[in-house]
Amino acid sequence: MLEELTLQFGIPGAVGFVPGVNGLPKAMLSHESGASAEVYLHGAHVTSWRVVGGDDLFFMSAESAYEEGRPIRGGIPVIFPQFGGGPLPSHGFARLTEWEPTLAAVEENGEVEFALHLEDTPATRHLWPHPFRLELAVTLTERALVVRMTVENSGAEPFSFTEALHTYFSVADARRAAVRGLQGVTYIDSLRDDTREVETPEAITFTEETDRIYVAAPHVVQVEDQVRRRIITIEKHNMPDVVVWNPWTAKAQRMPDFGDSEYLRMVCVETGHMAAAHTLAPGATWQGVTRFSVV
Ligand code: TA6
Repeated sequence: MLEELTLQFGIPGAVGFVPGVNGLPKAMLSHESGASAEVYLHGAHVTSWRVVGGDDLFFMSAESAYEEGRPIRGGIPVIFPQFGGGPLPSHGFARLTEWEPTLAAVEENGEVEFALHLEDTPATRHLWPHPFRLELAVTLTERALVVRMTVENSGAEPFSFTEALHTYFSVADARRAAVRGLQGVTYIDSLRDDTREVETPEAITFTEETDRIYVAAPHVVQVEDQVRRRIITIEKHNMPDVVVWNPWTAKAQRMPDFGDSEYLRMVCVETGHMAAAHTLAPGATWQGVTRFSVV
């Protein structure tokens, strides 16, 4: 399989394919600046992003599963067609399924692009009775990673979905991390019966389990790692909401694919349609983009 992938999509020095954990195929993206990223075909799951001279900007759990039917824990889980709990598996089936590459390219400006797609199958239609086409495009530049998600309603009936890029950021110590840009925004507190509150402090800091959906959030949010003196900027387009999540101690212990103390090394800041579903008419397409950058 890796040979076929390399023949069809490999670009020397820019896009290669290697066996990941448990032999799951993984694309390795390399930018001329020395920046790099990694994408598993399982779930179209980005599991690493580095800029030259830096360590990984995404968190990956040492306890993550890498197997059919289970999500990879960390990086950027692709959430579709259901965010959170409900009639489908938690956070939907897109992150549980093998995607197929559709494009690999190096642009004139040196940016490296890699895209994958997922279409409905008998298994997905059994869970969710709608034809669809999903694409994820990852673009690597010197100091940024741009992720574009496209959903097409290829059926004859409208459908509604929620979606997210459920990104896990690496921090040296969550007790010395902050999320900025959400002051004054209304959030749904998933830990307090979905009550709605308004974010008052300028920065969100972490001292306990935190799980909030910020509704119609500003387009720019920042994650600050005060230990590493690093700020990651998140710019979102057509992805209205933001989730801020840290499991803290008790939930971390309840998660089988997450180390008990790993909550100290990550902060999730997620972008998408989580507060309300998006509806697509037959033949219509939705596209959302999130750009991660670090100075
Ligand atoms: O995005 C926050 C959240 O919905 C939390 O409630 C927590 O469940 C987290 O996602 C992880 O969910 P998962 O299904 O990946 O264990």
